[in-house]
Amino acid sequence: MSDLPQFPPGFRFGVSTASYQIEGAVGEGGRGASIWDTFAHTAGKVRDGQNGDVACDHYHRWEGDLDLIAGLGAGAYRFSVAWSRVQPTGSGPANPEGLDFYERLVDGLLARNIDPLLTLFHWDLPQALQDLGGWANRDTPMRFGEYAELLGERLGDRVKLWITLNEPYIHFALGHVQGIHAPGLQMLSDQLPVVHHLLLGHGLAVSALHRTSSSPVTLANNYSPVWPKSDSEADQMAAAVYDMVQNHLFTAPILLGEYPPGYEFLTTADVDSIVLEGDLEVISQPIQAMGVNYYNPSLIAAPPEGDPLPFARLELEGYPKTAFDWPVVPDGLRELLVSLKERYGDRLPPVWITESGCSWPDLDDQFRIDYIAGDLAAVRAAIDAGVDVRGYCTWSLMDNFEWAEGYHQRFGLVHVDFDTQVRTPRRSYEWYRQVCTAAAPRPDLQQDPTG
Ligand code: PNW
Repeated sequence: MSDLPQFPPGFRFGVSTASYQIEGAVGEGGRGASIWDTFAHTAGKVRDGQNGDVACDHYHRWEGDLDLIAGLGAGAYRFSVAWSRVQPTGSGPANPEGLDFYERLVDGLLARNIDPLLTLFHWDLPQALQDLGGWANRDTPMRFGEYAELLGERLGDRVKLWITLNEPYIHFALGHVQGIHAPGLQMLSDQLPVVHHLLLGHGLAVSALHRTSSSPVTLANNYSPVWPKSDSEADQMAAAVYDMVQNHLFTAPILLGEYPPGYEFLTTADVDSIVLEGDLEVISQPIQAMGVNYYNPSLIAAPPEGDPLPFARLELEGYPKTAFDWPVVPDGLRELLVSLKERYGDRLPPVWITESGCSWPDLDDQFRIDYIAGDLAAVRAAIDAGVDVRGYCTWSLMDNFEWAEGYHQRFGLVHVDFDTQVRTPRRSYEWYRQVCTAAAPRPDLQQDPTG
């Protein structure tokens, strides 16, 4: 422990999860189907045909799970709401049972002195909205704003940080271009509507939350420092395009009120038929924090001849690998935080690390301890370089349904036996408990949203 960096007073340590990955109980409490129910029940989409029907059975075991978070001494818990529990078809009046579940959860956190950080959309769109076109349909952001309003009205006085969207870039790229996540689309052209409507949904949710709550609002973006494979002009150009789509497409419109240069290739239509007058004002309303999810850097080269994409992602060699084969490059987190500050300057609000973590199955998981310690050292280095970072939530509290990998990747501080639902804290849980409890006492976020 002695080698861990010190953090500024008020810095919060927490843990993250997401609804479809932990809740199960997909047919209970009046919940409607989501695109992940449909996708996971489509043959060949998830490894070994696994699905989130039961997952961690958190819907029934939430109190014990909150006790595990309390046992860490964590100051924050980032979780997500399943939209289709609150509005089974994604529109219309709230389903009382759905709101009641999340209200009990939020009150249970507050009773344990843990700040609730609530994500509105962690990829589980109500299937009924997908049937109408999903994020390609301009009505979806309108529905998302109404859903945000329902949550703000009910929980606006108790949620301490609102996160509108989780990783819109990953949802767009893996769900709508590569087709390896729900809704499983492989759009190779005219992708701008999906991008733009995600952003518009974010903006409308920000308005709704600011009307109904005084707590800070943000989104959680997945950022990755981009490294060109060589200094050839073709590799450099491909890397610049990749950097634009992953790191700036869902950031520049929000922080600067404009799309990043080069985004036009995402449509063959007239941009003005998609980005309507006034949209960028809605999208760029002030947010009070920036959520950063970090896993690893991206090594990018020019695409092979005839490839439909303008870049190719390569394997990064020469680094330790997690059980998911993802390279471990903690300094990439410092690099990206510093580059966000350089690019956005004073437009960049205070940063929260809303996810960082690794897949590692062992109960005696020194690997995960080293991984988190590395990322925390990178955060400390970024703070020293002038980036205002306010909190860190590790992914994840417990093993859960890891999307297309099913239960094969284990990201938890707590091991879950998916046959018995027995939770067993790993060694990293005990270590992270010391990190959390060593943190200085924290002022109320609601009193002091921006510092
Ligand atoms: C994030 N990639 O997903 C999500 O927010 C979590 O739900 C997920 O469990 C966690 O990271 C671990 O995967 C990602 O391909 C999925 O670069 C894929 C990528 C990155 C993040």
